[in-house]
Amino acid sequence: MAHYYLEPSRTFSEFLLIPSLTTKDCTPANVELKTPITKFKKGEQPDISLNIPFTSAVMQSVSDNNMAIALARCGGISFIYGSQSAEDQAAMVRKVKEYKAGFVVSRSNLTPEATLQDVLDLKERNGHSTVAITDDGTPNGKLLGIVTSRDYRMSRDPLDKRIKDFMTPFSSLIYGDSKITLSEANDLIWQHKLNCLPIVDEEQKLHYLVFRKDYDAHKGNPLALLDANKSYIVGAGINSRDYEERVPALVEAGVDVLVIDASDGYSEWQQETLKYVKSNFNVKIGAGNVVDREGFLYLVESGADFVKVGIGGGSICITREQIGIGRGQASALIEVAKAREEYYEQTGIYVPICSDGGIVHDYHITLALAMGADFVMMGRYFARFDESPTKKLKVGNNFVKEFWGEGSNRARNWQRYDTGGKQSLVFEEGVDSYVPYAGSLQENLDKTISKIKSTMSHCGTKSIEDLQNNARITIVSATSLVEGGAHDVIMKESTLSGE
Ligand code: RVP
Repeated sequence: MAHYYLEPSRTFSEFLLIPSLTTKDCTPANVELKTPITKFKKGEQPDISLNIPFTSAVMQSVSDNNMAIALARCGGISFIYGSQSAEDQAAMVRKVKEYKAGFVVSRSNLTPEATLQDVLDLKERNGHSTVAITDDGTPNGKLLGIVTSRDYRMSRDPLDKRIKDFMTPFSSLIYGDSKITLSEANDLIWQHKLNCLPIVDEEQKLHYLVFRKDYDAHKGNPLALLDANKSYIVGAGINSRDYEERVPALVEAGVDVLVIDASDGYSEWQQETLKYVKSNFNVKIGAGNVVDREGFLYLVESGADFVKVGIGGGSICITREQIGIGRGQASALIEVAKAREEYYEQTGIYVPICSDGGIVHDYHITLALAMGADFVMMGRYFARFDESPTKKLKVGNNFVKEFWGEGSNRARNWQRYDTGGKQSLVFEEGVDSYVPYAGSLQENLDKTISKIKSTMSHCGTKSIEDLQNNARITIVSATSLVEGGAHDVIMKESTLSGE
């Protein structure tokens, strides 16, 4: 006879947090969101922690190198999507690892033979007023000079004037050598009252430009997640089919942490993948997704450094409708968190868990943490921002961004759904959609984080561990859900934010 779970499976909106005593020192400013991402022994520190409990989903429409840089700058990690060639994915990882915060590759470049008209055209096209003049007009050619708007007078200079006749030549430039640190570059910028400092090597080849404004922006990110070499930390998704080709390429590119990305991770395929990675590489790897105790323990015993929880709750996911598997996200998380506690008591090893998918309101994140998640993974949330890889479009009077599931015909990520058989996407488990455009990641993240800290302060808790141990959570009835929003009034205008 089949096994029945007699309790219905529940999702986040069916729960609320009950406030506990807020002591005077438990202000939002004193709430700390640092959280482990990889397993560790009792009394020791994890090898990798997040400064904010956010990761971006392993999806074409969410996590590329741009998103990875933007999120690491704020303290989280992106898992760069795996539904592309191993080579392309490794190139994205490499771009993140090679990105030097505050050092930018010059985006406007011309040769000395070009004209003032070319400078003006370039400025019109990309909005930059600093143009690097290199021997071959490329960003890494030999630097011969710089042109800014201080070098020409629109009212006097003819448009066909050659750049070599009005640029500031290399001999008059202040520049930094390629080993300079960001703070040394900043000292030169201040000392010489510059807006931009070129960085060149011993052959005078241009490597980067450092702008005064970028340094200020960098200083404004004290939570940035950096490795020992001051490069941003980055993750990547892999599958349990082509890992022997993909993992070496990613490790070579410098990836910090991998995750096996599958809709249902309770499989021998995942065990094999974990064993392969653990016996061949010294890289951290998470696995999933699971929704119960057995799935969690299976992956942990197979070597997973963290486990991802959630089947069918993603905003673009139709797995539950298509094949009838899944579980309400809150119920899944509660059961897995309990299994994790027992495992910790028995072995002294703490395995972080990630709640993946189904976050609709910001408070759902706090609920997920209170229910035992150490961090969350989100797709829809991040897809709305400037930094996501997809197109911003105007539909009717609103700006939207495109957002499609990995199981949609558009992504065709059959490896994520395959349980052995035909090597192609046989039916869709995801949709192609739009999400409302919401602006920049940093701005939205700041708002979300201040809400999480506020909730935690109401709960009288100053850390995620404290919240996990002491939160008081209640189920809400379907009727009381109504009183949670504005009700029995005539709304003047929508006061809902973009969350
Ligand atoms: P959400 O944050 O609700 O948008 O959910 C994102 C999650 O949905 C992903 O991290 C992944 O687990 C899942 N996903 C991605 N594609 C699909 C699909 O096509 N069904 N599901």
